[in-house]
Amino acid sequence: MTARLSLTTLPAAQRPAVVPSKIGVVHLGLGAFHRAHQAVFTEEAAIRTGETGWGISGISQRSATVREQLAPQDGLYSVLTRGLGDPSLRVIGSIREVLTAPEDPAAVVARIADPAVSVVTLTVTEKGYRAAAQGGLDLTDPEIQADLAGRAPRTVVGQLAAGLVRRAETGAGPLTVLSCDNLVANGPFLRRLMEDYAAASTVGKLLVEQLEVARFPASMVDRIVPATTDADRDEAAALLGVRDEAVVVAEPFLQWVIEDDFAGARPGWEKAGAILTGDVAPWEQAKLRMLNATHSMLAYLGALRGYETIAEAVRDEELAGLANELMTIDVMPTLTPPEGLDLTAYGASVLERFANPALKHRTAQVAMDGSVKLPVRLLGTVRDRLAANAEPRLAGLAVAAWMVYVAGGVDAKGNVLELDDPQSARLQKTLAESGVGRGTQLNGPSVVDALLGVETIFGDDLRDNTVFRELLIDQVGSLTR
Ligand code: CS2
Repeated sequence: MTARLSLTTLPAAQRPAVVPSKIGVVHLGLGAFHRAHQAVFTEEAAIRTGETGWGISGISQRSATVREQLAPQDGLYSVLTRGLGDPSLRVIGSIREVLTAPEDPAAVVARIADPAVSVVTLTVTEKGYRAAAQGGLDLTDPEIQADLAGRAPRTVVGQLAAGLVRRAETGAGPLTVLSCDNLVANGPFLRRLMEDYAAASTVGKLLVEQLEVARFPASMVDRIVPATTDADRDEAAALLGVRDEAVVVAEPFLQWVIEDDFAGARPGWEKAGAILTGDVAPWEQAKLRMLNATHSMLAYLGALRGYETIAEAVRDEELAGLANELMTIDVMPTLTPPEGLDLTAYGASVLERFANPALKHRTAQVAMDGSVKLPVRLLGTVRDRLAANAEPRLAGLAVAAWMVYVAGGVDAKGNVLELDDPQSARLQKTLAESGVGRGTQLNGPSVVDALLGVETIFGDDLRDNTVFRELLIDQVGSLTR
């Protein structure tokens, strides 16, 4: 049997150049993306600066899987980079502790309150924030209510709040909270959630004081990280000579643009290639509206055509053409690019990255959580185009593809399309009430009216917009004919 990856079993040549001796960063949401992105930047920064105090305490929000994978490995794992040519592999050592929030919520709060920690980063996905559709915290969410009632916190907002209050009590110093999720103005968005929590909390006063000195910089993150498969783990073991249960797979490209607004010390991420800037918004808007929007479009259209991966979908010339049109016709007129970013070249590079045949990024993975992804990726474009009296034909097609995916539930080959979405119960109920349960013959106007009426996704403005409604009926019709 092959030995398990650890500091002692790993051949010296592959050992990380720096293994931090102290924890300085807490990361909430220890998924594959963090391990292939911020953790790599943090390691690279440690190598460039020689600083050893920026080890990461990674917090899993749900299951103990990552802790079980990393604990026997001294926190080490590898990133298997798949581009053109042979894959490459690098062992990362920046994660120095793994906590599983449901098992030990008190330890999470204690770590956030640790005076040696000055930065908390987050990748908890769109739904992890528990925001209301109109912005702000969803105070009707039972988990938020339970945290507000004073249990050891289980929600991200509750964890941060408890940690900040503890910092206030112990004089631990101001904190920077850095959201790395694909959301519009993610930093200010999270600050607002915290403020709403404080307003509803009995410890609100202390929390408000801490929030005043805390910083919530915005950031844009980019790297395609598909879910790891058993075949990936076997390949990594062959390359490493030891078994790594925590390997993550990624494309070669990686990018991080961070608003330069920190309350205290931070890792020297700019030495590792991150862009520190005064204004992240143009970067973030370009990325969400170009990359993530076409990703979602290709996921839904591709899945409907029976393609299993994004690379297969973008190799379909018709779909690649539609993705390109979405960017050039609908999205680009809505963007003011950051200095130095050529949108046309960016769009081409996005499609090239999607075409990476080695990545095997499943359409079903990108398709999940559509109810919280569409507003961020597509509906801003739709609103801007409608306001400019232009018909958002391609963005409408992407939304229609989501509708057919949700309502139809089968691909062109008759295979069932999984609906993995925080609002799936609501969506299914709405459809059933309109007589369009999943799997039945689709009637365009009924599907559109049912789904467009979900105001937590579309708001009242788009629900009541007749131009958009007609466009969707048209596009749903063309997809189901
Ligand atoms: C994808 C993103 O899963 C998805 O919805 O669109 O995770 C995408 O791969 C990343 O944002 C790329 O940076």
